[in-house]
Amino acid sequence: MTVAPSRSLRSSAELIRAEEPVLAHNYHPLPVVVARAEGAWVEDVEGRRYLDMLAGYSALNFGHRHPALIEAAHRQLDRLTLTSRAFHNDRLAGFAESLAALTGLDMVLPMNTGAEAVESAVKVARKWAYDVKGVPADRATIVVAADNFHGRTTTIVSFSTDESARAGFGPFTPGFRVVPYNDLAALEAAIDETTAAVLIEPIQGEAGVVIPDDGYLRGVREVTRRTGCLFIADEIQSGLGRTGRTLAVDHEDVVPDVVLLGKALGGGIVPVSAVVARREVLQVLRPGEHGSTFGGNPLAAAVGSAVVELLETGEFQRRAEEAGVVLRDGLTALVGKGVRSFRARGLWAGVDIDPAIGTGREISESLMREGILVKDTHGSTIRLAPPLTITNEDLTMALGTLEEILRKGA
Ligand code: IF1
Repeated sequence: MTVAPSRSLRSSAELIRAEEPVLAHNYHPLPVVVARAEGAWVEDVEGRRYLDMLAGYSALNFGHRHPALIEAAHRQLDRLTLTSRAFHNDRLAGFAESLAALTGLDMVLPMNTGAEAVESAVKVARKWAYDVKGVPADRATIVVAADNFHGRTTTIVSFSTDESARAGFGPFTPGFRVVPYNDLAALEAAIDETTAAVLIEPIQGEAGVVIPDDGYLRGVREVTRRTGCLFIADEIQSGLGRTGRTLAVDHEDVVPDVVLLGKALGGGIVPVSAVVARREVLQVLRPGEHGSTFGGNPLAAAVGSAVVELLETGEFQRRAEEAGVVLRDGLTALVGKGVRSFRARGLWAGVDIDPAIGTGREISESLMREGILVKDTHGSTIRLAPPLTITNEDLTMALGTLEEILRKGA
Protein backbone atom coordinates (compact mmCIF):
# COMPACT_ATOMS: atom_id res chain seq x y z
CA MET A 1 0.00 0.00 0.00
CA THR A 2 1.33 3.44 -0.86
CA VAL A 3 0.11 5.22 2.23
CA ALA A 4 1.71 7.31 4.93
CA PRO A 5 3.35 5.42 7.79
CA SER A 6 1.48 5.15 11.07
CA ARG A 7 2.29 7.60 13.80
CA SER A 8 0.55 5.54 16.50
CA LEU A 9 2.82 5.36 19.53
CA ARG A 10 0.65 2.83 21.36
CA SER A 11 -0.30 -0.74 20.52
CA SER A 12 -3.81 -1.82 19.53
CA ALA A 13 -4.35 -3.38 22.96
CA GLU A 14 -3.23 -0.18 24.72
CA LEU A 15 -5.44 1.99 22.56
CA ILE A 16 -8.48 -0.22 23.17
CA ARG A 17 -7.86 -0.09 26.93
CA ALA A 18 -7.35 3.68 26.80
CA GLU A 19 -10.84 4.21 25.35
CA GLU A 20 -12.69 2.58 28.24
CA PRO A 21 -12.59 5.40 30.84
CA VAL A 22 -12.89 8.31 28.41
CA LEU A 23 -15.20 7.20 25.58
CA ALA A 24 -18.95 6.72 25.91
CA HIS A 25 -19.80 3.02 25.78
CA ASN A 26 -22.44 3.27 23.04
CA TYR A 27 -20.56 0.80 20.80
CA HIS A 28 -18.98 -2.61 21.20
CA PRO A 29 -16.45 -2.59 18.32
CA LEU A 30 -14.50 -5.58 17.14
CA PRO A 31 -11.03 -5.46 18.75
CA VAL A 32 -9.23 -4.05 15.72
CA VAL A 33 -7.61 -0.60 15.69
CA VAL A 34 -7.40 0.73 12.15
CA ALA A 35 -4.59 3.14 11.39
CA ARG A 36 -4.63 3.45 7.58
CA ALA A 37 -6.49 2.22 4.56
CA GLU A 38 -6.68 2.17 0.80
CA GLY A 39 -9.35 0.77 -1.46
CA ALA A 40 -10.99 -2.26 0.11
CA TRP A 41 -8.13 -2.87 2.56
CA VAL A 42 -7.38 -1.45 5.99
CA GLU A 43 -4.30 -1.87 8.14
CA ASP A 44 -4.15 -1.89 11.93
CA VAL A 45 -1.62 -0.29 14.26
CA GLU A 46 0.63 -3.37 14.11
CA GLY A 47 0.51 -3.47 10.31
CA ARG A 48 -1.95 -6.41 10.02
CA ARG A 49 -4.12 -6.09 6.91
CA TYR A 50 -7.85 -6.71 6.74
CA LEU A 51 -10.34 -6.78 3.89
CA ASP A 52 -13.08 -4.29 4.76
CA MET A 53 -16.38 -6.06 4.04
CA LEU A 54 -18.45 -3.43 5.88
CA ALA A 55 -17.23 -0.26 4.15
CA GLY A 56 -18.40 2.09 6.88
CA TYR A 57 -21.98 0.84 6.58
CA SER A 58 -21.88 1.87 2.89
CA ALA A 59 -20.26 5.25 3.57
CA LEU A 60 -17.20 3.87 1.73
CA ASN A 61 -18.90 2.63 -1.46
CA PHE A 62 -15.95 3.92 -3.50
CA GLY A 63 -13.41 2.38 -1.16
CA HIS A 64 -11.07 4.08 1.26
CA ARG A 65 -9.41 7.20 -0.12
CA HIS A 66 -10.59 6.95 -3.70
CA PRO A 67 -8.03 9.05 -5.63
CA ALA A 68 -10.63 11.24 -7.41
CA LEU A 69 -12.40 11.99 -4.13
CA ILE A 70 -9.20 12.67 -2.19
CA GLU A 71 -8.06 14.99 -4.95
CA ALA A 72 -11.36 16.87 -4.95
CA ALA A 73 -11.10 17.27 -1.17
CA HIS A 74 -7.47 18.41 -1.28
CA ARG A 75 -8.20 20.94 -4.01
CA GLN A 76 -11.09 22.35 -2.03
CA LEU A 77 -9.12 22.41 1.26
CA ASP A 78 -6.61 24.65 -0.45
CA ARG A 79 -9.28 27.14 -1.53
CA LEU A 80 -12.33 27.39 0.75
CA THR A 81 -13.84 25.10 3.39
CA LEU A 82 -16.76 26.86 5.08
CA THR A 83 -18.92 29.90 4.53
CA SER A 84 -22.18 29.04 6.35
CA ARG A 85 -25.37 29.54 4.39
CA ALA A 86 -25.40 33.21 5.42
CA PHE A 87 -23.42 33.63 2.19
CA HIS A 88 -23.37 31.75 -1.10
CA ASN A 89 -20.43 29.55 -1.98
CA ASP A 90 -19.21 28.77 -5.46
CA ARG A 91 -19.53 24.96 -5.10
CA LEU A 92 -23.12 24.56 -4.00
CA ALA A 93 -25.07 25.27 -7.20
CA GLY A 94 -23.11 22.68 -9.20
CA PHE A 95 -23.51 20.07 -6.48
CA ALA A 96 -27.28 20.57 -6.27
CA GLU A 97 -27.69 20.55 -10.07
CA SER A 98 -25.77 17.33 -10.51
CA LEU A 99 -27.44 15.56 -7.57
CA ALA A 100 -30.93 16.50 -8.75
CA ALA A 101 -30.07 15.26 -12.25
CA LEU A 102 -28.64 11.99 -10.89
CA THR A 103 -31.83 11.21 -8.98
CA GLY A 104 -34.32 12.54 -11.52
CA LEU A 105 -35.68 15.03 -8.99
CA ASP A 106 -35.72 18.84 -8.86
CA MET A 107 -34.38 20.35 -5.66
CA VAL A 108 -31.81 19.61 -2.97
CA LEU A 109 -31.74 20.44 0.73
CA PRO A 110 -28.14 19.81 1.83
CA MET A 111 -27.53 18.52 5.35
CA ASN A 112 -24.73 16.56 7.01
CA THR A 113 -25.71 13.24 8.60
CA GLY A 114 -28.31 10.68 7.64
CA ALA A 115 -30.40 11.34 10.73
CA GLU A 116 -30.49 15.04 9.85
CA ALA A 117 -31.74 14.24 6.37
CA VAL A 118 -34.51 12.09 7.87
CA GLU A 119 -35.43 14.79 10.41
CA SER A 120 -35.44 17.37 7.64
CA ALA A 121 -37.72 15.21 5.51
CA VAL A 122 -40.13 14.77 8.44
CA LYS A 123 -40.31 18.56 8.81
CA VAL A 124 -40.70 19.15 5.09
CA ALA A 125 -43.42 16.49 4.78
CA ARG A 126 -45.35 17.98 7.69
CA LYS A 127 -45.08 21.50 6.24
CA TRP A 128 -46.18 20.20 2.84
CA ALA A 129 -49.17 18.52 4.51
CA TYR A 130 -50.27 21.82 6.12
CA ASP A 131 -49.41 24.22 3.30
CA VAL A 132 -50.28 22.16 0.23
CA LYS A 133 -52.50 19.24 1.27
CA GLY A 134 -54.50 21.22 3.84
CA VAL A 135 -54.12 18.95 6.86
CA PRO A 136 -55.34 20.75 10.05
CA ALA A 137 -52.50 22.22 12.17
CA ASP A 138 -50.46 19.72 14.21
CA ARG A 139 -52.44 16.72 12.94
CA ALA A 140 -50.07 15.40 10.24
CA THR A 141 -49.08 11.75 10.42
CA ILE A 142 -46.27 9.83 8.77
CA VAL A 143 -46.53 6.10 8.07
CA VAL A 144 -43.36 4.06 8.66
CA ALA A 145 -42.44 0.37 8.61
CA ALA A 146 -41.74 -1.99 11.50
CA ASP A 147 -38.06 -2.91 11.96
CA ASN A 148 -37.02 0.37 10.33
CA PHE A 149 -33.70 2.07 10.92
CA HIS A 150 -33.56 5.77 10.11
CA GLY A 151 -31.14 7.15 12.72
CA ARG A 152 -30.74 8.02 16.36
CA THR A 153 -32.44 11.36 17.15
CA THR A 154 -35.27 11.55 19.67
CA THR A 155 -37.89 11.93 16.92
CA ILE A 156 -36.47 9.11 14.82
CA VAL A 157 -36.23 6.64 17.72
CA SER A 158 -39.83 7.60 18.50
CA PHE A 159 -40.91 5.48 15.55
CA SER A 160 -38.30 2.74 15.93
CA THR A 161 -39.59 -0.72 16.88
CA ASP A 162 -36.17 -1.75 18.22
CA GLU A 163 -36.30 -1.60 22.02
CA SER A 164 -32.53 -1.15 22.39
CA ALA A 165 -32.70 1.94 20.17
CA ARG A 166 -35.75 3.37 22.00
CA ALA A 167 -35.97 2.26 25.60
CA GLY A 168 -35.02 4.96 28.07
CA PHE A 169 -35.19 7.81 25.58
CA GLY A 170 -38.83 8.91 25.89
CA PRO A 171 -41.00 10.93 25.88
CA PHE A 172 -41.46 10.25 22.21
CA THR A 173 -42.54 12.45 19.32
CA PRO A 174 -46.13 11.70 18.23
CA GLY A 175 -47.42 11.61 14.68
CA PHE A 176 -46.09 8.29 13.38
CA ARG A 177 -47.94 5.09 12.48
CA VAL A 178 -46.03 1.83 12.19
CA VAL A 179 -47.14 -0.87 9.74
CA PRO A 180 -45.50 -4.17 8.81
CA TYR A 181 -42.87 -3.88 6.06
CA ASN A 182 -43.65 -5.41 2.67
CA ASP A 183 -47.42 -5.31 3.33
CA LEU A 184 -49.24 -2.97 0.93
CA ALA A 185 -52.69 -3.62 2.39
CA ALA A 186 -51.53 -2.65 5.88
CA LEU A 187 -49.82 0.42 4.46
CA GLU A 188 -52.92 1.58 2.64
CA ALA A 189 -55.11 0.93 5.70
CA ALA A 190 -52.87 3.22 7.79
CA ILE A 191 -53.18 6.14 5.37
CA ASP A 192 -55.93 8.70 5.93
CA GLU A 193 -56.56 12.39 5.25
CA THR A 194 -53.97 13.38 7.88
CA THR A 195 -51.16 11.40 6.23
CA ALA A 196 -48.30 13.58 5.03
CA ALA A 197 -46.01 10.80 3.87
CA VAL A 198 -44.94 7.20 3.82
CA LEU A 199 -41.29 6.85 4.88
CA ILE A 200 -39.54 3.56 4.15
CA GLU A 201 -36.17 2.03 3.35
CA PRO A 202 -36.39 0.41 -0.12
CA ILE A 203 -34.27 -2.37 1.43
CA GLN A 204 -34.12 -2.55 5.23
CA GLY A 205 -30.45 -2.50 6.26
CA GLU A 206 -30.31 -2.88 10.03
CA ALA A 207 -33.19 -5.37 9.90
CA GLY A 208 -30.77 -7.70 8.06
CA VAL A 209 -30.86 -6.56 4.42
CA VAL A 210 -34.56 -7.31 4.05
CA ILE A 211 -35.63 -7.01 0.42
CA PRO A 212 -39.35 -6.50 -0.19
CA ASP A 213 -41.27 -8.56 -2.74
CA ASP A 214 -41.10 -7.45 -6.36
CA GLY A 215 -43.80 -4.86 -6.88
CA TYR A 216 -43.84 -3.55 -3.31
CA LEU A 217 -42.03 -0.31 -4.15
CA ARG A 218 -44.18 0.19 -7.23
CA GLY A 219 -47.17 -0.47 -4.99
CA VAL A 220 -46.02 2.14 -2.46
CA ARG A 221 -45.67 4.61 -5.32
CA GLU A 222 -49.16 3.83 -6.60
CA VAL A 223 -50.85 3.95 -3.17
CA THR A 224 -49.17 7.21 -2.14
CA ARG A 225 -50.03 8.84 -5.46
CA ARG A 226 -53.64 7.69 -5.34
CA THR A 227 -54.17 8.71 -1.70
CA GLY A 228 -52.33 12.02 -2.07
CA CYS A 229 -49.40 11.63 0.29
CA LEU A 230 -45.64 11.75 -0.26
CA PHE A 231 -43.41 8.74 -0.83
CA ILE A 232 -40.12 9.30 1.00
CA ALA A 233 -37.42 6.71 0.24
CA ASP A 234 -34.58 6.49 2.75
CA GLU A 235 -31.72 5.56 0.40
CA ILE A 236 -29.06 6.57 2.90
CA GLN A 237 -27.71 3.04 3.03
CA SER A 238 -29.26 1.43 -0.08
CA GLY A 239 -28.45 4.25 -2.50
CA LEU A 240 -25.49 5.45 -4.53
CA GLY A 241 -24.55 2.24 -6.30
CA ARG A 242 -24.75 -0.30 -3.49
CA THR A 243 -27.44 -2.49 -5.05
CA GLY A 244 -26.15 -2.36 -8.62
CA ARG A 245 -28.27 0.66 -9.55
CA THR A 246 -27.90 4.31 -8.57
CA LEU A 247 -30.86 3.98 -6.19
CA ALA A 248 -32.50 0.83 -4.87
CA VAL A 249 -35.89 2.14 -6.12
CA ASP A 250 -34.43 2.05 -9.66
CA HIS A 251 -34.86 -1.74 -9.58
CA GLU A 252 -38.59 -1.12 -9.86
CA ASP A 253 -38.31 2.03 -12.00
CA VAL A 254 -39.97 4.04 -9.29
CA VAL A 255 -39.41 7.76 -8.65
CA PRO A 256 -40.34 8.74 -5.07
CA ASP A 257 -41.34 12.31 -4.19
CA VAL A 258 -38.44 12.55 -1.79
CA VAL A 259 -35.13 10.63 -1.72
CA LEU A 260 -32.83 10.76 1.31
CA LEU A 261 -29.12 10.33 0.72
CA GLY A 262 -26.14 10.26 3.06
CA LYS A 263 -23.24 7.97 3.88
CA ALA A 264 -21.49 7.45 0.49
CA LEU A 265 -22.48 10.97 -0.61
CA GLY A 266 -19.56 12.15 1.54
CA GLY A 267 -17.14 9.77 -0.19
CA GLY A 268 -15.98 8.41 3.16
CA ILE A 269 -14.31 11.76 3.76
CA VAL A 270 -16.84 14.16 5.27
CA PRO A 271 -20.45 13.76 6.42
CA VAL A 272 -22.73 14.84 3.58
CA SER A 273 -26.46 14.16 3.37
CA ALA A 274 -29.33 15.55 1.37
CA VAL A 275 -33.07 15.63 0.98
CA VAL A 276 -33.71 15.50 -2.76
CA ALA A 277 -37.28 16.12 -3.84
CA ARG A 278 -39.79 17.39 -6.32
CA ARG A 279 -40.02 21.18 -6.44
CA GLU A 280 -43.60 21.16 -5.16
CA VAL A 281 -42.36 19.55 -1.95
CA LEU A 282 -39.10 21.35 -1.12
CA GLN A 283 -40.48 24.74 -2.11
CA VAL A 284 -42.52 24.77 1.14
CA LEU A 285 -39.40 25.87 3.06
CA ARG A 286 -38.96 29.63 3.42
CA PRO A 287 -35.89 31.45 4.81
CA GLY A 288 -35.44 30.90 8.54
CA GLU A 289 -37.58 27.76 8.73
CA HIS A 290 -34.80 25.20 8.50
CA GLY A 291 -31.03 25.07 8.21
CA SER A 292 -27.66 23.90 9.38
CA THR A 293 -24.30 25.56 10.04
CA PHE A 294 -22.43 22.97 8.03
CA GLY A 295 -25.02 21.76 5.50
CA GLY A 296 -23.94 22.62 1.96
CA ASN A 297 -20.46 23.76 2.98
CA PRO A 298 -18.01 24.05 0.08
CA LEU A 299 -15.86 21.10 1.15
CA ALA A 300 -18.93 18.86 1.41
CA ALA A 301 -20.23 20.18 -1.92
CA ALA A 302 -16.88 19.56 -3.63
CA VAL A 303 -16.66 16.00 -2.34
CA GLY A 304 -20.36 15.38 -3.04
CA SER A 305 -19.95 16.67 -6.59
CA ALA A 306 -17.00 14.32 -7.12
CA VAL A 307 -19.12 11.43 -5.80
CA VAL A 308 -21.90 12.27 -8.23
CA GLU A 309 -19.33 12.44 -11.05
CA LEU A 310 -18.16 8.92 -10.21
CA LEU A 311 -21.74 7.67 -10.25
CA GLU A 312 -22.50 9.40 -13.56
CA THR A 313 -20.08 7.02 -15.26
CA GLY A 314 -22.26 4.03 -14.27
CA GLU A 315 -19.05 2.12 -13.62
CA PHE A 316 -19.68 1.55 -9.91
CA GLN A 317 -23.28 0.46 -10.38
CA ARG A 318 -22.03 -2.02 -13.00
CA ARG A 319 -19.29 -3.28 -10.70
CA ALA A 320 -21.79 -3.76 -7.86
CA GLU A 321 -24.00 -5.76 -10.17
CA GLU A 322 -21.16 -7.92 -11.57
CA ALA A 323 -19.42 -8.54 -8.25
CA GLY A 324 -22.88 -9.03 -6.78
CA VAL A 325 -23.21 -12.15 -8.90
CA VAL A 326 -19.96 -13.49 -7.41
CA LEU A 327 -21.29 -12.72 -3.92
CA ARG A 328 -24.66 -14.34 -4.59
CA ASP A 329 -23.13 -17.47 -6.16
CA GLY A 330 -20.65 -17.80 -3.30
CA LEU A 331 -23.38 -17.49 -0.67
CA THR A 332 -25.68 -19.88 -2.54
CA ALA A 333 -22.93 -22.50 -2.34
CA LEU A 334 -22.78 -22.04 1.46
CA VAL A 335 -26.50 -22.58 2.06
CA GLY A 336 -26.82 -25.76 4.10
CA LYS A 337 -23.10 -25.56 4.96
CA GLY A 338 -23.45 -23.22 7.90
CA VAL A 339 -25.54 -20.60 6.12
CA ARG A 340 -29.27 -20.99 6.80
CA SER A 341 -30.42 -18.37 4.32
CA PHE A 342 -29.34 -15.06 2.89
CA ARG A 343 -30.73 -12.02 1.13
CA ALA A 344 -28.59 -10.14 -1.38
CA ARG A 345 -28.86 -7.39 -3.93
CA GLY A 346 -25.82 -5.98 -5.67
CA LEU A 347 -22.90 -5.91 -3.24
CA TRP A 348 -25.04 -6.08 -0.16
CA ALA A 349 -26.02 -9.21 1.73
CA GLY A 350 -27.56 -10.26 5.02
CA VAL A 351 -26.41 -13.77 5.86
CA ASP A 352 -28.17 -15.88 8.51
CA ILE A 353 -25.64 -18.22 10.09
CA ASP A 354 -26.76 -21.50 11.67
CA PRO A 355 -26.91 -20.51 15.37
CA ALA A 356 -25.34 -23.87 16.26
CA ILE A 357 -22.10 -22.63 14.69
CA GLY A 358 -21.99 -19.31 16.50
CA THR A 359 -23.57 -15.93 17.01
CA GLY A 360 -23.11 -13.23 14.39
CA ARG A 361 -20.64 -11.63 16.77
CA GLU A 362 -18.60 -14.83 17.12
CA ILE A 363 -18.51 -15.32 13.35
CA SER A 364 -17.43 -11.68 12.95
CA GLU A 365 -14.62 -12.20 15.48
CA SER A 366 -13.45 -15.36 13.72
CA LEU A 367 -13.47 -13.56 10.38
CA MET A 368 -11.50 -10.71 11.92
CA ARG A 369 -8.82 -13.11 13.12
CA GLU A 370 -8.58 -14.33 9.50
CA GLY A 371 -8.30 -10.78 8.17
CA ILE A 372 -11.90 -10.06 7.12
CA LEU A 373 -13.98 -7.29 8.71
CA VAL A 374 -17.77 -7.64 8.84
CA LYS A 375 -20.51 -6.58 11.26
CA ASP A 376 -23.20 -8.69 12.83
CA THR A 377 -26.81 -7.65 13.30
CA HIS A 378 -29.62 -9.28 15.29
CA GLY A 379 -28.32 -12.57 16.67
CA SER A 380 -26.90 -14.82 13.99
CA THR A 381 -26.99 -12.52 10.98
CA ILE A 382 -23.88 -10.96 9.50
CA ARG A 383 -24.00 -8.27 6.87
CA LEU A 384 -21.63 -7.95 3.95
CA ALA A 385 -21.27 -4.64 2.15
CA PRO A 386 -17.74 -4.32 0.73
CA PRO A 387 -16.58 -1.30 -1.23
CA LEU A 388 -17.96 -1.43 -4.77
CA THR A 389 -14.35 -1.37 -5.93
CA ILE A 390 -13.56 -4.78 -4.42
CA THR A 391 -11.99 -7.22 -6.89
CA ASN A 392 -13.58 -10.59 -7.67
CA GLU A 393 -10.42 -12.21 -6.27
CA ASP A 394 -10.72 -10.47 -2.90
CA LEU A 395 -14.43 -11.24 -2.74
CA THR A 396 -13.83 -14.90 -3.57
CA MET A 397 -11.08 -15.04 -0.96
CA ALA A 398 -13.46 -13.61 1.69
CA LEU A 399 -16.14 -16.14 0.78
CA GLY A 400 -13.55 -18.93 1.03
CA THR A 401 -12.54 -17.75 4.48
CA LEU A 402 -16.18 -17.68 5.56
CA GLU A 403 -16.63 -21.21 4.23
CA GLU A 404 -13.65 -22.41 6.24
CA ILE A 405 -14.89 -20.77 9.45
CA LEU A 406 -18.34 -22.29 8.98
CA ARG A 407 -16.74 -25.70 8.49
CA LYS A 408 -14.46 -25.45 11.52
CA GLY A 409 -16.91 -23.55 13.75
CA ALA A 410 -16.48 -20.03 15.11
C1 IF1 B 1 -25.22 3.49 13.98
C2 IF1 B 1 -27.46 0.07 11.09
C3 IF1 B 1 -26.16 0.45 9.15
C4 IF1 B 1 -29.45 4.19 7.90
C5 IF1 B 1 -30.59 4.57 7.19
C6 IF1 B 1 -30.53 6.71 8.16
C7 IF1 B 1 -29.40 6.41 8.89
C8 IF1 B 1 -28.86 5.14 8.77
C9 IF1 B 1 -31.24 3.60 6.26
C10 IF1 B 1 -28.79 7.44 9.80
C11 IF1 B 1 -27.69 4.78 9.58
C12 IF1 B 1 -26.27 3.30 10.62
C13 IF1 B 1 -25.75 4.19 11.66
C14 IF1 B 1 -24.90 3.32 12.54
C15 IF1 B 1 -25.22 1.92 12.19
C16 IF1 B 1 -25.89 2.02 10.88
C17 IF1 B 1 -26.48 0.87 10.33
F1 IF1 B 1 -26.86 -1.01 11.52
F2 IF1 B 1 -27.95 0.68 12.13
F3 IF1 B 1 -28.44 -0.25 10.26
F4 IF1 B 1 -25.58 1.20 8.33
F5 IF1 B 1 -26.37 -0.76 8.79
N1 IF1 B 1 -31.10 5.81 7.35
N2 IF1 B 1 -27.19 3.65 9.65
O1 IF1 B 1 -28.94 2.94 7.78
O2 IF1 B 1 -27.60 7.92 9.28
O3 IF1 B 1 -27.22 9.64 11.06
O4 IF1 B 1 -25.84 7.59 11.07
O5 IF1 B 1 -25.55 9.31 9.26
O6 IF1 B 1 -26.09 4.28 14.34
O7 IF1 B 1 -24.59 2.79 14.79
P1 IF1 B 1 -26.51 8.65 10.23
